[in-house]
This record gives sequence, C-alpha cells and structure tokens, in this order.
Amino acid sequence: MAKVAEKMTLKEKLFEKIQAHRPRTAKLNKEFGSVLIDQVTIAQAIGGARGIRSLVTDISYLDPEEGIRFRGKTIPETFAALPKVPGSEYPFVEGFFYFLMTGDVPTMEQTLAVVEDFKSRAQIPQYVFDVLRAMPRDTHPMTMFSAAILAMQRESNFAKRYAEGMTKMEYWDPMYEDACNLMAKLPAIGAYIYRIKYKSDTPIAPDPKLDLGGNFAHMMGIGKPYDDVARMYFILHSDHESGNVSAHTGHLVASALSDAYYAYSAAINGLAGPLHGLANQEVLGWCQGVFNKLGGKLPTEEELKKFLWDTLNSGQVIPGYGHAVLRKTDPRYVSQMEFCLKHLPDYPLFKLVNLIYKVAPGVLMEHGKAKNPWPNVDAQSGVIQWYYGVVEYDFYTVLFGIGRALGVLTNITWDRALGYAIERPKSVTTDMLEKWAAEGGRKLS
Ligand code: CMX
Repeated sequence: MAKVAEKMTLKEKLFEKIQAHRPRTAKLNKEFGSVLIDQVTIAQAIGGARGIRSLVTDISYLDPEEGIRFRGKTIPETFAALPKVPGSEYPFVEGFFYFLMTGDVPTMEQTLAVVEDFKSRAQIPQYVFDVLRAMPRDTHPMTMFSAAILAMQRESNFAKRYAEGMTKMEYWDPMYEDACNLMAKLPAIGAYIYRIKYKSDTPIAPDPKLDLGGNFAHMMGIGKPYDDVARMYFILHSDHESGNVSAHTGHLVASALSDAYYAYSAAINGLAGPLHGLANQEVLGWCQGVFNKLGGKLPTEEELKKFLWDTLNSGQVIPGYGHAVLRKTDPRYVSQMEFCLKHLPDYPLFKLVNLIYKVAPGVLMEHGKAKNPWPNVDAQSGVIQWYYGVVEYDFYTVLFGIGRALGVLTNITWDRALGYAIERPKSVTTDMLEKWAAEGGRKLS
C-alpha cells in the first residue's frame, strides 16, 4: 500500500517528485526539442556566454529586477514558510534542504527527520583531518576546504554503484546519498579548518543534540545568536540559479558522471575566485583598508568617494558591487541588512557598509562601465561575521561554500534524475567570427 504523504521520508518524497517530473522533461525533449529559445551573438560568445538561455533548473530562478526565488518563493517568503528552530528567528537548514530537493515545504516532523538523518551521516573520516593537518597552516581555507571534499571521494556511493553497473534511471539514488553524506559533513569540516587555522589548533567536537546551524555555531566556538547567523547565511547563499560559476561548475563536472565529491570540490574552486565568492573577503579587506587609512574613524561621503575612485582608477573592481544578472540591489544584501538593523544598528563597520551603499552606486554610474551599480550578497555578509568575532576574513568564502552546497548538491541530484546530458557546447574560431561578422551573421540552415 502507498505510504501517506506526511509519513514519507525525504528520499521517498523526492522519488515521487522525480517520477512525476520525468515525463515533462522527456516530452519537451522528444516533441519540442527543435523549438528555439535563444540565439547567440558574437559579444555573448566572447563575453562569458552572458544571458544565453541554455541551462535548466527548477531549484531557483533569478529575475534581474526581483532577485532570487527558491522553488518559487522570495527570500522573506522562504524564511516565513519553513519550520523554525525552537527559540530561533530562522528556519532549520535541514528543512530548507527538503524544500529545495522536493519543492514542498516540510512539516516540523519531516524537518526533524532530516535533522536526524544528517546526524547519522555527519561522522568525518579521520583521514580528512589528517589531510588538513598535513597542509601548511598558511594555505588558503578554500584550498583546504576543497582538498577535504576531494579527499573523501573514495566514500562515493555513486562511483561504487557506477563501477558495479546500474541503469540511468537509478543514477539519482546514489547521487542523493552522496549529496546528503557530503552536506551533513561540510559544516564540521569548515569549523575544523577555522579552529585549527585561526584558534590555536583547538577543534570543538560536534554536539549531537543540535541542528546543522546550531552545531556549526557550537563548533566555531561562538554563542547565540551566531546559530541564527549560520542558518540565515547558509540559506541565503544556497543557490542563485544555474549559470553562476560555482553552480555551473558543479553541474558541468557532474555531467561527466563524476560524483558529488569531484563535482563539489570543483565548484568550490570556482567559488574561490575574487569575481565570485571571494568577493566577501575582498569587501572586508577594502573596508578595513578605509578604516586603517583614517585611523579607525568613519569617512565622510567625500572621503569615501575618493577611496572608491582610487580603487577604480588603479584598475580594480569595487568588491561586492555589480552582478552578471541582477539589475537592482540584491535581496540577499537586503535580508542581511535587515539582520544588521535589528542586531547591530550602531556598529561602525555596518555604518561604513551603509555609507558605501549610499555613495558607491553613484560613483559606479559615473564610471559608466558596470551594468549594475548596486550591491550583491557579498557587500554585507562580512560585517555580520566580523561583529560576532570571525575577523579572519579569508575564511568568509568557506561559509559561502557550506551554504552553496545546498543548491549545487540538489541540482546535481536532479540532473541525474532527469538524465541531463554531458555538457559540451560548441566552440568556433576567431576566423569564423570575422567571416560571419563580414557576412552579417552566420547562415543558419
Ligand atoms: N567595480 C568596477 N567595475 C565593475 C564592477 C565593479 N563592482 N562591476 C562591473 N564592472 C566593470 C566590469 O569589470 C566590466 O569592465 P570591462 O568592460 O573593462 O571588462 C564592465 O563593468 C561591465 O561588466 P558587467 O557586464 O556590468 O559585469 P559582468 O557581468 O561582466 O561581471 C561581476 C559581474 C559580478 C563579476 C562584476 O560586477 C564584478 O567584478 N563585481 C565585483 C566583484 C564582486 O562583487 N563579485 C561578487 C558577485 C556575487 C558573487 O558571485 O558572489
């Protein structure tokens, strides 16, 4: 007899959703495969494939004006809908994972089942700690994080099952197992890197009573409300549709049927770039530079304008500003700003970040290059971390990386469920571009 929906595990629910979704993808592919959805210009071919509609995901969608929606919900709607950790302002990360995977808002009971499931998967093999310990302590924490994930590849269910032989229809199952096993471990790996690198080698063991966000705060050694900061931070950074470098890298690598460990380690390497996730580290460095130059005092608007122009004139970007898709202030920025207004309204670094928000868009507009002069997620995130004592700002992108796993791992599970193909776009040569430019375009057909 079929199990009642509320009693289904996340995995059973996911399978039900996969079975319902597969005919939609198959029909589109078979009956409407030749329907045109976009065309490509020379500028797009040279300019990083910007805006070309050639990826499919149902996990999140980024509207240039509105910002991100997770499974159809805006950030405030997402936070309002999901079951909250008792005594906390923010939802369980585990419930959010359920929501991303299935598109359904879980009940408290379903959420707690994922909390328990993740706990049963959270144990980290000793060799991972040994690998991290063998690395020089001045290694960038993103390199350590990526190496730890890659080191665990031998644990992959997907790789084992693939070697034994399984049908395409089964791929999603071991990919889901790998996704959950990895997601359950990442917070502890991140906190371990933090404690050995910056806190005199004093790792803190997990507390089995706590949820993912609470446990992360505990293992970082930081009291309340840092548990809520962790929950908010991981959810906000989880997904930003498929084309950004980390999500796209995860999708690309997994499309070769590389497992979740290979794919997510690669995604982390992309996130480590200063034009992507590393921008949060750069923002804090930039702000501290301003404070240092002014002996710790807040700049006036005029002084700040000069700092911004100096940065632009030296050929650098204003970190935390601009976006490849967004054309307004990032709602992830707004969500963190609201947290700051509630918890740290008078904090000098928050005041500086607000002042930058007032001044930088005008400077960028006058500069005339950036298509979007408004702040992105990275412009605000470091302030909160700094306030709660995480002042080692080269660690910030690891926090991003723990959150981003929620989206990437969900996406690659669905990629396998829907049988998405190995990714292989076609390249052309400069000679060809010049020929087509002279002819007014490539003759199609
Ligand atoms: N400061 C200065 N110049 C900027 C700028 C900024 N913040 N944002 C864009 N520009 C420049 C670009 O470098 C580009 O210059 P060139 O024509 O000389 O190459 C020009 O404006 C046009 O760029 P764009 O189309 O507006 O932006 P892109 O889609 O090419 O790049 C992004 C998007 C995010 C890489 C870019 O805005 C940037 O470098 N921002 C600063 C770094 C940052 O905050 N990254 C984090 C993004 C969020 C995330 O992924 O975490």
